[in-house]
Amino acid sequence: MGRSRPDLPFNLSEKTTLEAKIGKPLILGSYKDTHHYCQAIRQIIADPGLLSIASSYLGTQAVYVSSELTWSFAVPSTLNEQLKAAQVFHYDIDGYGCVKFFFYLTPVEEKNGPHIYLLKSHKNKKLLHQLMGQRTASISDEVLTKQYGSENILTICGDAGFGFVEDIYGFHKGSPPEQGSRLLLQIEFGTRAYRDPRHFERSA
Ligand SMILES: O=C(O)CCC(=O)C(=O)O
Ligand SMILES: [Fe+2]
Repeated sequence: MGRSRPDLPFNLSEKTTLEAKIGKPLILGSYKDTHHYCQAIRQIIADPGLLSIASSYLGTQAVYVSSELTWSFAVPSTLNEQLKAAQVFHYDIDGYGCVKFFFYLTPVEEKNGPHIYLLKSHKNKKLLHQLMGQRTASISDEVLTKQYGSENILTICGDAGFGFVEDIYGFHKGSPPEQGSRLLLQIEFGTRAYRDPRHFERSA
């Protein structure tokens, strides 16, 4: 399903046809709340290990919030498109404390759109950036990197099956793949079960 066009659901095999129909290449293809139709993902969500990591980080019983399975395609994109695709530095506020588990389902090297985190930015966020909330996504990556230190950039590569967990209150992004397509599973836990938290539809 297209992230910003939920009215245009498609299977991966129909991608080329859909691209011809809309007249431009797709940047992302996203399946939301994947537990509804995938038993394997339901099993991961219910994994006691994940729950215990999330609970110990949040300091309270963590609850499942949402999940998403996303293809990122290697296509040229504008800054505005990258902004809508979570491909520029941003942070997410989906409640009082949220952690997200990320699993690469395709191998991810430097050129395949690795996830990038600005270390420590979940703790030492500047007051202005706290006040700006999700509008900080409009600040350029260069400026944010300068302010939080290029030594804090963590680029996460890994094989298919590799996973990591992060506090999404820190600045992060998925870099646009230069080649290959990246398939990513995201599973979010929070302190409360928010319904359909909206962290993707940022205004440009
Ligand atoms: O694609 C990624 O690696 C990050 C996705 C993300 O941060 C988001 O969807 O909010
Ligand atoms: Fe994010």
